[in-house]
Amino acid sequence: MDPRVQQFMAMIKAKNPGENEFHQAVQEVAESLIPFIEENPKYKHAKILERIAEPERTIIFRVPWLDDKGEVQINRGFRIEMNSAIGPYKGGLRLHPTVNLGILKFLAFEQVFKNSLTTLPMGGGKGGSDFDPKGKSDNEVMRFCQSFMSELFRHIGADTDVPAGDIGVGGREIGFLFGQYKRLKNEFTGVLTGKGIEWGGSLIRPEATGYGATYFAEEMLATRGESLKGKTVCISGSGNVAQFAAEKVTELGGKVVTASDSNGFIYDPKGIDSDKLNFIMELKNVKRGRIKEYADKYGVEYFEGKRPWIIKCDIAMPCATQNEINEEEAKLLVKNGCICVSEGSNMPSTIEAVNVFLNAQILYGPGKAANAGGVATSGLEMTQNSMRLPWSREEVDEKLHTIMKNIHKTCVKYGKKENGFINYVDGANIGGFVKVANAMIAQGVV
Ligand code: NDP
Ligand code: 2IT
Repeated sequence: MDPRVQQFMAMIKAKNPGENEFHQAVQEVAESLIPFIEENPKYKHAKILERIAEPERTIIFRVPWLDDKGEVQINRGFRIEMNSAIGPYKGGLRLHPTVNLGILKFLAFEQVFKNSLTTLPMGGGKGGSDFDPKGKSDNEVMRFCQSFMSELFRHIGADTDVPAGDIGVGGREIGFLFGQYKRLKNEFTGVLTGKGIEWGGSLIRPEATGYGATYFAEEMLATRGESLKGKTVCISGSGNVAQFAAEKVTELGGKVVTASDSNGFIYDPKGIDSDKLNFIMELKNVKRGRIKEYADKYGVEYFEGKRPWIIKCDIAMPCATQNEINEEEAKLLVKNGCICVSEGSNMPSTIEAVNVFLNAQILYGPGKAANAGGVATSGLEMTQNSMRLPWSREEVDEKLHTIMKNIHKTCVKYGKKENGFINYVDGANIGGFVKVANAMIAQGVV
């Protein structure tokens, strides 16, 4: 490791002990930025890297709620307000039993760069709770969301901090959260994105992350004269991002052969067509069942406790969670002929896996660039809320597509190496950094 990165990381680790995912996210960015900052000393003198790695504000709170048996349950709620240099804090809420401070800090940190890349005026934030929605009734989820918002509401606002969905938070949860916010503040504002279409939501927001990651893959492939047509694609996850990545890949002529959840994955060599995808959507969004049921219904193979990366593919789209591709799996993907990785999830590849992709010089689109379509469309929802005018499906999709193309251009601008190889990691980190860093300098030492 570059000794300057090592020294910086020693400081980060001492200040944020035990927050492994946060260390990982900061290290990946520091490896791109430290050489860039050496060449641009104004950022060094203003200590931008040190400041950007320290949240502006961290809120941690108790979330008590009553379960269906009348028993008191206690969860922990968080909101990390990471950076507001270019706009209100913006980023999702995650409900998952693994949620802790380090995971939310990594997500908030990534969000700062991602939101800057979208070209829209949004700062970075992230929040959530260790609440596990699995096996909970709708009423329990509602009572949890109401309790969570009963504290969060005093810290957020349409011009202050605008949360949205992430793992475990979709339309149902955003509805409960919005209802409680409105009740407490007596205000109907765009304080959350991912809202229902009848009450201030944007068309295409549910589709946006998966569509965007697919558009980003198309842009990367085009640099090598390739496209999705006829390609075999492995997707992980079967939630919001995975579903709409699968939809768009199929529409553009690719064949999606895997889907997964935290128990295992299914392999459908004939491809998950639109009927089968509808089955997954109903299974996951309505019945809230397990992906194994797909294998039972369609008579395909199910791999218990395994991840899809052992299946031969041209393109991999991780769309489940962080650190879901390790070094060995990355090597196997490359060995099996994978030419492109477009990350729908946040930080799905370990640092070692990223290095495998970069050394093999395949097309590797890191999450902060490839999955930015979700938050970008949240930004478009904010715009529509401010104007009090909704856009059509076509208008929003076109804007999303243009934004993904522009993010790709930014990555090429900052990530193209002398031999022509595009290092999208450097491209996204430096491209996302510059605007935020300049804004921080302009606003003084705050
Ligand atoms: P969902 O809750 O809709 O789906 C999550 C999927 O990932 C489920 O299939 C889930 O399986 C699986 N999963 C979650 N945790 C794990 C785990 N620890 N191990 C294995 N599988 C797991 O979430 P989203 O689709 O919204 O989010 C997926 C990823 O995309 C996350 O990394 C998120 O941060 C990222 N992202 C989401 C955006 C959005 O707009 N929603 C925007 C940008 C990025 P199971 O049902 O078993 O838990
Ligand atoms: O990781 C992400 O970018 C999201 N979960 C979406 C955030 C948002 O505010 O739409």
